Parts: sequence; structure tokens; C-alpha cells
Amino acid sequence: PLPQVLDDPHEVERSGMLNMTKIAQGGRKLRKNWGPSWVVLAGNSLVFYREPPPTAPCTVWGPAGSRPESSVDLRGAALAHGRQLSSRRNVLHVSALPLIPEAPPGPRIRTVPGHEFLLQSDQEAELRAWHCALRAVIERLDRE
Ligand code: I3S
Repeated sequence: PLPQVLDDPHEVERSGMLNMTKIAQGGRKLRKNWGPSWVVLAGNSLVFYREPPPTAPCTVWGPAGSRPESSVDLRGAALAHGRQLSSRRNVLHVSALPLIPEAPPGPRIRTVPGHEFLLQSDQEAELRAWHCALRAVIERLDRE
């Protein structure tokens, strides 16, 4: 059967399995808890699911009807290397506000306490591709 794409106007720009840990929530530091996550980049959102969709092609959202574990708005998000924050290799540090669908568009303040995640892959090329894709989206949103 064809994978069911969730009802969303945005096209998925990138999706895949990454190791992920949230390190702060609402500006409050959290204890690390690394685990695999199905990560979806679409529109202005970065969405994390506990599980990939059943057929796991590279262009769909999480399992149909499943709730994301977390999602953030990439408008005003910050991206940095995570090497100071982890002993793992190929780590990316993402800071962003939680996604609020009703939030009005417009510039965000970068220092608002938000969520912070570390994303990691043992494959350097994979993490680099995520870094490029996220940077491109954040830069595009900054110009909007
Ligand atoms: O930044 P930290 O505290 O060195 O992160 C490590 C710890 O969270 C550790 O768990 P404990 O909470 O039981 O100490 C994790 O198992 C490690 O993976 C964390 O470090 P890395 O370097 O893997 O991000």
C-alpha cells in the first residue's frame, strides 16, 4: 500500500532516522536521553516522531495519525555544531521555539528560551546533509 501522507500543505524537504536528544525545553535544561528518532523537515517545521512510517520511504511524515514526539518552528531557529555539547561525533545543535500553528508570521527573537536538541548520525555525510538542509530553510525563513 502507498504510504499515507498526512494532511499538510508543506512538502517534506528531508526525512530520516537520526539519533536525537532534547537538551532543553522551554529554556530549562534537561538530562540527555539519546534515542533514534524519525525526523521530518517540511515548510517551517522540524518534527520528531518516535517511529518511522511503516514503509519508511524518504519523503513522508511519521506513521499516519501518529502524534509527533516534538515539533519546532524553524523561524528564528539557531543551528550550531554540537561538539562542545557531546562526546559523540557528527552532532548538530538546534535551538528553536516550539511550533505553535496559530503564531503569526514574522521575525522571531533568537534568544527566546525554546527547545534545544542534539541531532547525531554515525554517517558524517548524512549529518552534513541535514545541516545544509536546515541551514537553507532557516536562511530562507529569515528572508521572509
Ligand atoms: O553531557 P553529558 O552529561 O556528558 O551527557 C552524557 C550523559 O547524559 C550520559 O548519561 P547519564 O545521565 O547517565 O550520565 C549519557 O549516557 C551520555 O550519552 C551523554 O553524553 P554524550 O556525550 O553521549 O552526548
